[in-house]
Amino acid sequence: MTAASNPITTIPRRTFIQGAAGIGALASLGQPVFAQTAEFTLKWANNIPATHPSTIRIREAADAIKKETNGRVDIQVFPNNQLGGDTDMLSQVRSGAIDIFPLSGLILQTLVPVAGINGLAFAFKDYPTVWAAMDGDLGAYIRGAIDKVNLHTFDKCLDNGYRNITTSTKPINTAADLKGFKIRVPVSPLWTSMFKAFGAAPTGINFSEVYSALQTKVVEGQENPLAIIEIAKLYEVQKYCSMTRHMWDGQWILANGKRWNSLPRDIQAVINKNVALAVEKQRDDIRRLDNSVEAQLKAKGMIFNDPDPKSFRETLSKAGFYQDWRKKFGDEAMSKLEKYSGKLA
Ligand code: X2X
Repeated sequence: MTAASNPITTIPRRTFIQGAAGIGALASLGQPVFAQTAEFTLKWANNIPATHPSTIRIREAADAIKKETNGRVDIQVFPNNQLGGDTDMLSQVRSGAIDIFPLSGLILQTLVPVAGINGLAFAFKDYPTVWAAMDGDLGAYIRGAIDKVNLHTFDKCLDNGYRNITTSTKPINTAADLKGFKIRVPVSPLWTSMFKAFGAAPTGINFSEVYSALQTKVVEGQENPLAIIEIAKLYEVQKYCSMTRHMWDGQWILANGKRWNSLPRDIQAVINKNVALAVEKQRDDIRRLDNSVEAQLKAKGMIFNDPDPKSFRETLSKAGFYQDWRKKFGDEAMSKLEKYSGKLA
């Protein structure tokens, strides 16, 4: 859905409140009141449900930013693909129709090729390695490439998580189980090539369409971190969860470059500080969910299995997956990654 076709989402919240109650009424209720319309209204959109930590923590940050700037900055949060699917929102943040939009580096890859590099299968053995890389030299290298397409990136990315395969038909125990398997992947060259290398039949579908694609059996399965499988209720349309942990994925928080640069320094500083705080909390939330959600999903009837990664890695190596991407990303980028991952082959 676009903003234009959905008049409700385009009404600034302030207008709404004033219309409903009036400033005087709110003041008498003891609510903080900012008499004027905000000087800087920023639209923040994402592809993730309102109940996901990525949305919850950013809403908290938006409240803090409003307070700390005495109402000068109003960040309006539009979760759950309200303003479009990922591909569409990427166009919107580039054009300025959306101001801020967190996006997986692997989807951003269509615009910034190197941004997909952290998705190379089995690159990061654990979270300390993920954050060393993404908050260190590898992340800095990727952010440098993003800057060149006139998008501003906040320093630290959001966690999405280690991804696992769910299916409606059978558990995935080895790579051979993926032969001919109809699987949804996000719209991204690296994701598509990975599942082709497994011998599967991947289809690129934006997250906004995933639930219905699974429900109508356009595809048999998909892959996502446990937190998403739970919060987006994918367990309603999937039976098996195979803990492949084949890739770690995060979201870069992208802002329209022109819009970001037009904000006064002091305003940028308040936003930066609160977004950084939100990211730290979001990462903690996801870690906790990653450890606790499995039990909830089992209680809802999902059947779990823990495949040995060996056959998956070997299949990718044999298919030339790592070699192909080494060529595409180039030696400089690969050396930044392998500083953390060790040699990938
Ligand atoms: O589209 C997905 O699968 C999701 C929600 O994990 C991403 O944002 C990449």
